[in-house]
Amino acid sequence: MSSSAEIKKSTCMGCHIHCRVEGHVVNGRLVKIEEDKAFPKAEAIRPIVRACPRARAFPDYVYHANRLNFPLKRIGDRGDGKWGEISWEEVLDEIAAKLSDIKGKYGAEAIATSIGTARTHDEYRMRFLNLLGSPNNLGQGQICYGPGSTVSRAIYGWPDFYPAIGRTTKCIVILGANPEQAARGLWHALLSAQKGGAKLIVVDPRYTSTAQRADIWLQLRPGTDCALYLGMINVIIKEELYDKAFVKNWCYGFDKLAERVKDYDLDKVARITGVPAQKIKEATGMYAKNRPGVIVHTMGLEHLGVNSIEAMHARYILTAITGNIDVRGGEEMRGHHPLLVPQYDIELNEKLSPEQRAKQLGSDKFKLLSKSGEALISQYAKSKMGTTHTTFAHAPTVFRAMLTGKPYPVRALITAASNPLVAQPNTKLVYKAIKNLDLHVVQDFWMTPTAELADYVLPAATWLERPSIFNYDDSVNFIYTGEPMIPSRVEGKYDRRTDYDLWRGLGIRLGQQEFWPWQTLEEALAYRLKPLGFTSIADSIQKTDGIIIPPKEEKKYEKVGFGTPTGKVELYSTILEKLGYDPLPEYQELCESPISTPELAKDYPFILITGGRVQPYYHSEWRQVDAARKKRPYPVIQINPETAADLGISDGDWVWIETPIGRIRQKCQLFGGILPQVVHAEHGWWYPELPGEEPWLHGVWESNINVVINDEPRYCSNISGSWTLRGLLCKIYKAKSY
Ligand SMILES: Nc1nc2c(c(=O)[nH]1)N[C@H]1C(S)=C(S)[C@@H](COP(=O)(O)OP(=O)(O)OC[C@H]3O[C@@H](n4cnc5c(=O)[nH]c(N)nc54)[C@H](O)[C@@H]3O)O[C@H]1N2
Ligand SMILES: Nc1nc2c(c(=O)[nH]1)N[C@H]1C(S)=C(S)[C@@H](COP(=O)(O)OP(=O)(O)OC[C@H]3O[C@@H](n4cnc5c(=O)[nH]c(N)nc54)[C@H](O)[C@@H]3O)O[C@H]1N2
Ligand code: SF4
Ligand SMILES: [Mo]
Repeated sequence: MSSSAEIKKSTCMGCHIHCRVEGHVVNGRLVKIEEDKAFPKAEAIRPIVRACPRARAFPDYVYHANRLNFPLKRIGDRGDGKWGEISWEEVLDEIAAKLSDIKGKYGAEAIATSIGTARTHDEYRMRFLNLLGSPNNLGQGQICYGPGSTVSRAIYGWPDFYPAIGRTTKCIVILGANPEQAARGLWHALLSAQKGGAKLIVVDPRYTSTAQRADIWLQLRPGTDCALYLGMINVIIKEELYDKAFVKNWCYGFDKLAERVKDYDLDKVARITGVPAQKIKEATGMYAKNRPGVIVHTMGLEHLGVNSIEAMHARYILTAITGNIDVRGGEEMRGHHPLLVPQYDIELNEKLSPEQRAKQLGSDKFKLLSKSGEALISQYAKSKMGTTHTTFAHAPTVFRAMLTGKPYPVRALITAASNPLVAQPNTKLVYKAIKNLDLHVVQDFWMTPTAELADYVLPAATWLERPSIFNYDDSVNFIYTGEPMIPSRVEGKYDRRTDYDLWRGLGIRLGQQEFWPWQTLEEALAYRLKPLGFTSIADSIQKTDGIIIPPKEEKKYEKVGFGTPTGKVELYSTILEKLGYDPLPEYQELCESPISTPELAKDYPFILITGGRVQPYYHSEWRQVDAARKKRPYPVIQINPETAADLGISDGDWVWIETPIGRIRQKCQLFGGILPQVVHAEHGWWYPELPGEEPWLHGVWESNINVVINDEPRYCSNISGSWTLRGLLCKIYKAKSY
């Protein structure tokens, strides 16, 4: 069969690893996905398609009977589940007319969009919004790689480092990440480095499949990362384990840092974190003495609400003072490719007037990850980075504005490539806010709980049905290009369109014609490739297999410096200082904890961490695909066996998880790798098989953990607005089985 297969090359959008893939297409039908054999063997993070259950299941996904095929318009009330088909031309005309009315009545800022996690060409969404005049794109930026990349841009002037795990890597430190489940390409790189002798340290409250491979596992109390890392910095300074030359030549504020971390002696840090002092000392020595080392941080830090930025800042200081920056086998500064037209330029950020920019919801209070913070950072930064990654309206503030009209009304939402009813905290608030809108449009592949609350639902083309350019939102200098594997339109069967078609379609109806010269996504992408000498996506694939990786350079900072006001790595951040924040990291207790809220802890005695990634799911996706659902039919809450025994809960029981704002249920898994006072619940759960109309909304109230997550401003970092998804308090008790 495969001998007659046509081979199409692209970049898998199934998760953040973004493997290079080849699709095998037989008689116009995608039959399987495999690694792209042209991928250079020397690259550390290689495609692992064969070992990835989602990659194998993509044909089932793309041809699934539940896919949306034609645009739909609601008949009856919002949430009634009654729909009629409508053409693309009509639907775009109707939506544009309504947007125009809303803009006329309330201003462009009354129109918001909701974005998910890096799934499509969202630079065109930003172009549409900037030209429209709205600063209100809400999404996951404050909690998904936004804190990390923004702190790194603020103190280094470069976006997130690329973990160049390779043969020379001597130590890998995994902070609040579980690549075995969440980032399998990285996991495979880690395993081969381990075979070559690299040490592994894991910081996680759970004994995850990644922690099980560690030389040292630090099981900390959730939310105490910042204290731990400040304690490690203290040891490194006291024992003079830091890179003296790098600190002297390239770091700003070392003395002030040394003064700050004196407060974090290991006995105190052990009391805060629950990790024995000796173990912290051992881990610190292992990291500082085995260079080059790589730190990988992810959601364990980003989801810490009030302490997320501080934890991240301390984490980057660890990299800097050990001199692990931009060395082979350490953490590489890549920046975007100098010839590719960057996403940033496509976004036309300069078209948004200063007055409109200042209206971005949340930016007056949470400055770092907003358009005002970005304006300051980008004056110095060495690398452009798309605002799709770093400046977001503050979702909890926008949903409140939809509901209350304060500080000003938000009346329309375009939800594209996101599922806020499941992914955003405080589902009841999101629900009420959306119900109160004048216009809600959703573009997706499926009828999600969020889509059930739309006025118009538009069928989207998947990555398999469209061309692509991928460069991690301008944060890396390699470029992947991809061609459609199968068509997005088949006469009489379906007419799915790209997100580009949506933004352009609305843009040209709203007076933006001159800025949309490219009729199709294909043409728009060709424009970005032109300076590289390619005439089209197909041309780039023919000449390079769609993989453009410039030669690696080490220690680029020796030539160009760091992109900060002082030109050095700002351990003491003058950007944070200018924005009115503490320039150095300081630990604070989470907004809810047995220590910060002992009264609440009497009724809600357990620390709830959420959202640990599980194969085969990707957030709220894949629940309708049998191959995935059979592997993991139910949502799982992990409970320590001692705790479960005390509460009369057995393995497999349904358990209520309750906080002051609501309750949901998940199935108990007895798990000795979690502390008795901590429980872990999965995120992303809805049941596509349950009815779509209200009150069911595909079971969005049943097992979706965000129903119980509070997102009030005091639960958010005052620097970035990051909300707390890990480390709130809850109670648990046995539910009736059903
Ligand atoms: N409690 C808790 N909540 C969490 C987390 C947690 O750990 N705990 N994790 C958070 C994190 S880190 C993230 S990133 C978010 C994820 O938040 P989201 O990205 O909003 O995640 P999904 O719920 O999967 O919604 C994505 C939707 O977009 C659709 N989609 C995918 N690709 C495309 C495309 O190309 N075009 C269009 N139009 N649609 C597309 C999918 O079908 C799906 O319905 O969730 C966050 N929520
Ligand atoms: N299969 C699958 N893969 C995915 C995704 C998915 O939905 N499914 N989502 C993708 C996205 S958008 C993201 S952002 C990444 C996330 O990728 P990761 O962050 O690597 O994955 P998680 O499992 O969310 O979180 C990592 C660990 O944080 C730990 N943790 C919880 N609280 C704390 C704490 O207070 N401190 C520390 N140090 N650790 C803590 C959890 O126990 C968990 O094991 O995964 C990506 N990959
Ligand atoms: S790990 Fe799997 S889902 Fe993620 S990009 Fe690679 S093939 Fe796709
Ligand atoms: Mo994420």
